Amino acid sequence: MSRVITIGAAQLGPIARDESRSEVVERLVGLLDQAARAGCDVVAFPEMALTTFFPRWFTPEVDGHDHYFEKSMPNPEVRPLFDEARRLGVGFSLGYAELTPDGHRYNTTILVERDGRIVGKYRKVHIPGHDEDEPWRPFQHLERRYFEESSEGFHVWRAFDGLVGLATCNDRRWPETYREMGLQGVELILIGYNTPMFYAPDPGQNALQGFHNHLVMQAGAYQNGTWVVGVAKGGIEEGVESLAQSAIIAPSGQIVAQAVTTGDELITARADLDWCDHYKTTLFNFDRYRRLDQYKRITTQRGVILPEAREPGPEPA
Ligand code: ING
Repeated sequence: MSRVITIGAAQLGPIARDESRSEVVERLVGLLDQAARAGCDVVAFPEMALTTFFPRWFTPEVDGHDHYFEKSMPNPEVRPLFDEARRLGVGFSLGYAELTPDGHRYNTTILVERDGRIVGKYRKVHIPGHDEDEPWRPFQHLERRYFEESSEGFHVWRAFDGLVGLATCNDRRWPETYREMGLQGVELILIGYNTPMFYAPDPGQNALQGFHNHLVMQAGAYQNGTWVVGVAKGGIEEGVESLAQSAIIAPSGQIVAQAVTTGDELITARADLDWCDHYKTTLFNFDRYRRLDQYKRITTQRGVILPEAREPGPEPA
């Protein structure tokens, strides 16, 4: 019996700096209702889906943005989303800023099954940007100031009749992210992102943001035989233009659904999880074809080590 599920990606437009949690949750519930009417089993919401992307502003104290963090999950403001999901029998992933009771800050995503239970929690591993104020930038990207790098790794959970994994934004640019979950048999990876169109370290990349976004997720899907959902918080958020172009990608690497606006928009696709085996049992049969003895650098070396410079010697005979 094939395992066909209906996946939703609930793209969000901008969330204003002073937009309340309950105003945002109302938008999320509206998208969830749309998803239920479209027959979705699971809906992916973006990274930091409850607040504006606050790392764009510097605060002298690291706790200066703590009002944007969730101290518990669920909590009274978010509870309506959990209640509606359980009533509708639709699961979801949700990204938010997490402040733990012992004072750690993570860029976190949870996976909630159709009965409203939290079945997975992922804390972002690859934290981009910088940790001190850099006034030369038109806006900051201070994720490394406000979030710790998680050392809890990438997990895959049994959910929605398959094997489901989570990743967040910058994680999607690193092939290791997908392979770590591919080696756990992942069949569906849900990835939320907040990606400014303007990349201060190299503005030449600005025009390629959409291309790079799909490139890395399509490659990750194909090379690991998994469905991938990329869901944006897009549009012009507090003056910063952010990439939308949410997409649902099949194990073949093909985009099967894509957002056409930069606002709140639900896209859906029927996903046969058994399609993953077309790649997992052939081209990307890891157990048969991977050469662990040839990949030492990947887990033992962090940065580049250049080959020795060769002294000009006698011409080879
Ligand atoms: N955002 C970015 C990402 O990797 C970034 C980092 C910023 C990339 C600006 C390009 C331009 O998509 C997050 N939140 O990781």
